[in-house]
Order: sequence, then C-alpha cells, then structure tokens
Amino acid sequence: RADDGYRLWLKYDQLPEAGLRKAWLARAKNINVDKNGGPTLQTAAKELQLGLQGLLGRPVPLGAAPGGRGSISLRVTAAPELGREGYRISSQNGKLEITGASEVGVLYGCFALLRQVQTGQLPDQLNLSSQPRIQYRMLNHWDNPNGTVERGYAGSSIWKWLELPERIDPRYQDYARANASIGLNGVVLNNVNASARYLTPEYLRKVAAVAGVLRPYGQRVYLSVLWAAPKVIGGLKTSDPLDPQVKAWWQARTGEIYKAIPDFGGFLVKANSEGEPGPQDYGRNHADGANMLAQALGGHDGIVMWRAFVYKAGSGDRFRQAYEEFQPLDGKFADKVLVQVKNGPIDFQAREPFHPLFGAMPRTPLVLEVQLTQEYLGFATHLVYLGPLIKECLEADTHSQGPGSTVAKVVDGSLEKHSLSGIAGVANIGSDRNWTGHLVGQANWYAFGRLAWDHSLRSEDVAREWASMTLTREPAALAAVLPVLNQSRSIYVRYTTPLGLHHIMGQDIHYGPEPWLARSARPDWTAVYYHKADAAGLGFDRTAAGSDALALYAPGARQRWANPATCPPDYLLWFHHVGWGQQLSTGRTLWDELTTRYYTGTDSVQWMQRQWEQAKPALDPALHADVAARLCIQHREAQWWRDACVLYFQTFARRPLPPGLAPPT
Ligand code: GCW
Repeated sequence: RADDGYRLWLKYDQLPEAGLRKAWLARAKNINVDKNGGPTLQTAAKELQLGLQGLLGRPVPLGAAPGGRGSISLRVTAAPELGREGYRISSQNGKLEITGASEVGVLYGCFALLRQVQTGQLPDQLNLSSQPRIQYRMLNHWDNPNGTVERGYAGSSIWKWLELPERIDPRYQDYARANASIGLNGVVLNNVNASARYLTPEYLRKVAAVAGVLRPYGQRVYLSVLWAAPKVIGGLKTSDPLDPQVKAWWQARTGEIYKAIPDFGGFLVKANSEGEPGPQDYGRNHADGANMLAQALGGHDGIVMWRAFVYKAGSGDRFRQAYEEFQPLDGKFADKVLVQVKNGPIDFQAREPFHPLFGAMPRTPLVLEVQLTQEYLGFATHLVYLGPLIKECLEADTHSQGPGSTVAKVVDGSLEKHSLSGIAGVANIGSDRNWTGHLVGQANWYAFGRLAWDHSLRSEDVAREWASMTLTREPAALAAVLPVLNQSRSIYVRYTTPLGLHHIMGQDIHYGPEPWLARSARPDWTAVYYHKADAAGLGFDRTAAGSDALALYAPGARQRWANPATCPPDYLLWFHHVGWGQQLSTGRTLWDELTTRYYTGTDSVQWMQRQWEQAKPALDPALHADVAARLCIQHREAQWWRDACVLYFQTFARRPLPPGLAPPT
C-alpha cells in the first residue's frame, strides 16, 4: 500500500536491519508499568508497546510485575533534577528504565526511546536524560468555528465543531500523539481573530470533549478570546476592562470554563490589532486588558498570552509600532501574563531581523511566536524547511545584557529570571490526509516541537531525525535529501526577497510577487512602502536619517546592521536605501547582486529537484511523486518571482542584467 503520509514520523514500520532488531528485541521483551498509575502512564505504556511491536516485528507484552533482563520499566519517581516534565532513560543489568518526575515525563521518555530505535541507534549503554527548557510549548490553531483555517493550506480544520461533542474524530487522538511525541504540551484550539462562540456553554462542551482526548497525552487546551465577548454574548453594553460588570462577567465565564475543563490552560488574546476590538476602545491599555483576564483566572492554574502583533495606519514605520505600544508597559503586567511576540517586527517574512521587543521588556515574560503555516513562504506548495529560520531567531543576540543575550535566553526565561516561559507555533495542520499538504510541512511541525523542547538542538540534526523517521534511513538517499531541507529556506529567500527585501508579495493572498503594488486596499500597509525602489536605489532606510527603527535595538545588536558597508547582505535592505551601483561586501553592485540572487535562487530549485530524484529508489513512490510534483510548481513559481521582481526593479535601476544572466522573455 502506498504511503499516504498520515502516520507522520510515527511510522513504526519494521526495522530493515535484522541485527538492529535483534539487539533491541533482547532489550524489549516486555514492558512493566504500574496498573494503578493514571491515564498518562497507561498511555505511555501503550504507545511504547505499539511502537516497539511495529519496529521490532514481534509483540511486546505489557506486565505489572517487575521484569527481569530485557524488560523495560516505566516509573514515576521523585526526581527534582528532571523538573516536572523531564525524563531519564537508563540501562542497568540488562534492564531499561524510563523514569520521570511525572507521568507526562515518562510519556515523553517513551517517545524518546522510540526515536532512538527509529533512527537506528543501538541499545548499548543507553543513558540519557532531558527536560524542556521552555515551559509552555504550544501550537496555535487559526481555526474557525465554520471549519475554515485562516492562512491554512492543508484542507479544512481538523476540529469538527459541528460533530462535537458526540462524535470524536479518531484524528484528535493521532494529533495528540504526534504533539506529545515531539514534546509539545498545549494547544490553542481557535483563531486569534476569535469568535465569541467558544465561550458559550454549547461550545464549552465541545472544547471539553477535545480536551478529554488530548489530556492523557499531556496536551492542555487554551482558547483565543474575542475582547468584545461580554457585549457579543454577555449582553453587556461595554467590554471596558475596568468596568465591574465586565470583570464579573469574565470571572463567571472563567469559572464555567474550569468546571467543564479542570486543567484548562488559559487565554490567548489578539486585541486592538487589524480591526479586532480591545481595551484601547475604552481608553485603556494592553496591560489593563491582560491583567483583568489574569484576575479572572484567579486561583486557577491558567495563563494569559497577550499578543504584541499591533500596527495601525498613519503611525509611521510599522517596524516600530509594537515596540512603541508595548515597551512602555514593561513591568505593568500581572504575574500570569505573558506577552506573545512574533519572531520579527513585520509579519512572518521569509527572513526578518529579530523583533526589537526581545530583550527590551525584562520584567515581562515573552512568548516567541513563529509561523509554521507558510503564509509568506509558498503555502503548502514550496518546499521550505523552517528549522533554520526558527534557529536564526533563537540564536540572534539581543545584546540586552551584553553579548550572549540571545532571543533563546530571553524566551526560556533564563536571562531575565522569569518563572514562566513559552513558545508558540502557528499550526500548519489541516484535514489533508497527510496533515500538512506538503510532506515537508510535517518536518516544520516536528522541528518546532523539538526546538521548543530544546532550543540548543541543531536544525540539521532535527532534519536528519525527521527524515530518518519519515522518509528513509538509507545513507545515500539521506545524503541527497538533507542538503535540500537545510538549504531550502535560504533558496526561497533568494528567489523571492533577497538581500533583506520584504513584504512584496501578492496583496490579497500573500502568494507570488506584487512589488508594483503602489497603493493598497488596506490603509495600514502598502507594499511599495517596504521596498522603496526609486531611481537612486532600493531598500528601507531605518537609520537615524530614515525611520530610525534601528534605535530600538540595544547598541550591540544595532551596530551589526547600522553601517551599510558592514551590514550582512541578508539584512541590508531591511535597514538601508542602497544605490543601484553601490558596491556591496560581496564584490558586486547592488543591482548585480540582487539579480544574481534571483537567478541563482531559481536555479537552485532545479538542484533541489535533481537531489530529490536521486533519493527516489529509497522512498515510497507515492510520497516521492507528490513532492516531485510540488517541486515542479516551485520551479515555475520561482521563475515567476524572479522575472516579475527583476523586470519591475529594472524600471527603476535602468541597468542591464550582469553578463551570464539571460533576460526574462
Ligand atoms: O500574518 C497576518 C495574517 C493574518 C493574521 C495576523 C495575525 C490571524 O495575514 O491572517 O491573523 O497576521 O497574526 O494576527
């Protein structure tokens, strides 16, 4: 049967190597688990059993009695050094033991053991322990009650609201398994452009049903809330956060939520952004709103994630706006509030400098929000592995407390000594049979989870893990495919927005090029505004002579970008308006470098195609053909980007293409 991609990286097909199977069979004769343990412990045992049976090709019985040599014991023990969710896998006297300080720790440990087997490690001297560096590791679904997904490219929502709570789609459980296997622990079920419906008794029953399926897998549910809910469904005249009736309404609603879902995780809020209502409608600020919700959570174990994605027409450079609204509020947020910040200052572009709020709000825990759904990165059509993008942001140095003050250390709480920490990925999951439309979208889901757990992992190693579990462990095929994954994001940048160009995509759908857009239907952004092409040159001047957005960064960070002669080319046009004939550090003029990147980027897609062909013998034919077809589209669309952008910018530059590049026909 052809592989349809449904099983993700949890395939559990029998290991091809007899020697490896034998070695593991000797260590996996049975699984011991305390029958009086809770549902998560039983789930851990069942998942381990399922995986091992598939991989080793023989049943692995579950037993309650302590096993002898070759047994695997699952145990919850007091192990403060592991933290609440960490695990240890140890091997002694021929026995394996997976311990955690909680049941969910054991569950994560079971998936870690399976990963060892799946990636072809030998069981010898297995001794590893791990715990997450970030506390709240969540997917944010932008899913709507009617089943559509905002910026979703893999079918409709997996949540079947009309069928819930009576019918539980089996997919919910498979989804929970996948999340648990990569260490995630929370799910915001609905779009940040939120419907108030989710807070009604009718929908809370549905949410509770989903929570019931996710719970044994250590996944808590959260809801995005509409700020105006007290008016829309509560019958109040206002949603002013300082109004006593509004406060009472949220308190009562929160009480109802916890009655239905005792381990409810909390709220995610998009307010006063892109037309959404918010506390500013009543002359209040973001902290007034967030703190009121935190108060409504009272003694419940829940948090408020308040998004910083805000910008308005007529407020100057959009790059600065979130900073200007939020930075002055540092220190004003209640204990349970985290402010959720996108990786970059504009909006999930293919490459952005890190968001200037990181490091600038030391008294507020900041959640890093990255986007797995490829809104500006070719939807589910272009192959773009996002590991390098996520890592680039995590490793960026804010210099807020001197060199080494990375975004990762801000986010995991270690730099500013926060007890709360979080990271969120905007989900790329839908009802397509293979979940993410493009097979490599699965790698982005996977990489997000692994990096959320441990941001020190290398993106290349995560890609190797994913490919070994999902595609093949055959060395020649991996050698062909891994460079494609690892380079795909920089190739995408080259043929769409090289040298720091940004926001030049098709206005309505955010797909394909539209750099010529002079006037937008949206008053809050115009595309020409972002590339600033004119007869003199190209790029957005964000130095003191321009919008001065650079000044938002700490001196150490700013300095990297401030001088056009030394600014890394990848960020050049983010910060500088550069003359067409200006010689860059690469040795070429701006025009020649720009056009060369558009051309080489496009040609590199053909290289990706050739590499993918090389892996064909080792891959499932259906999976291979699907990706190969998408790569054909990608090459056609890379040419579209190249030709459109080169021809458009040429109307300003008025220069010929450098020798060797064939003009678009
Ligand atoms: O990227 C933009 C998207 C909107 C989205 C918004 C946000 C959910 O185009 O679709 O709305 O960001 O992040 O709030």
